[in-house]
Amino acid sequence: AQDCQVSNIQVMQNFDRSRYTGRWYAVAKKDPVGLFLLDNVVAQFSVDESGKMTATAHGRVIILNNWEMCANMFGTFEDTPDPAKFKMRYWGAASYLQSGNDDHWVIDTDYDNYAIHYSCREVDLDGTCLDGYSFIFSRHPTGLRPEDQKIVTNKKKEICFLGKYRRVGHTGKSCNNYI
Ligand code: FEN
Repeated sequence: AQDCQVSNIQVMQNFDRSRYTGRWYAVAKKDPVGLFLLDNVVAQFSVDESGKMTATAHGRVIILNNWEMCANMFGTFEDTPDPAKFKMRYWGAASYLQSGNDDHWVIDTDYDNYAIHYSCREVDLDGTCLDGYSFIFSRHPTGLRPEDQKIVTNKKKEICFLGKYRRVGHTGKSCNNYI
């Protein structure tokens, strides 16, 4: 499971989107190339009447001249044959925020404590991920429970992002009102 081929990455079996709804605190992230969210990242997943998944994310960004802002991002998800793999269209509330279309894979979750998200934006010629990002989410703003840390470390290894994560602080100013 660790040949780092994007096409071989195992995702959550029988993913249940309704159990995934609600608030998730990012505790760690692996950044993509380019503009992204800095810290204080909180995501909120919903499922609408028709069963479609949507989400919002807030996070601190620092724009030109060290101006600190809270980015409000929106995402809509398109289903794929695999229930844990989605296409996510995302955009920001402010015009300076980049929008795009990314894969959105749920690698593993117990729904109540932790979740591992994965997105590869660019697959290299050898089948490994050249540019991707990932969030480790917790239901608890205080972080992962010790018993979940082992699982998360193993999954980071499986998706070949081990050692590429940074802790996501929730102590910044701009986005504190979401915690
Ligand atoms: C995810 C799950 C919940 C919904 C969404 C998610 C993804 C969010 C993404 C955010 C991208 C942010 C960008 C910020 C930006 C997976 C949490 C939607 C993909 C691109 C800057 C920074 C500095 C600057 C301008 C813009 O544009 N940041 O000068």
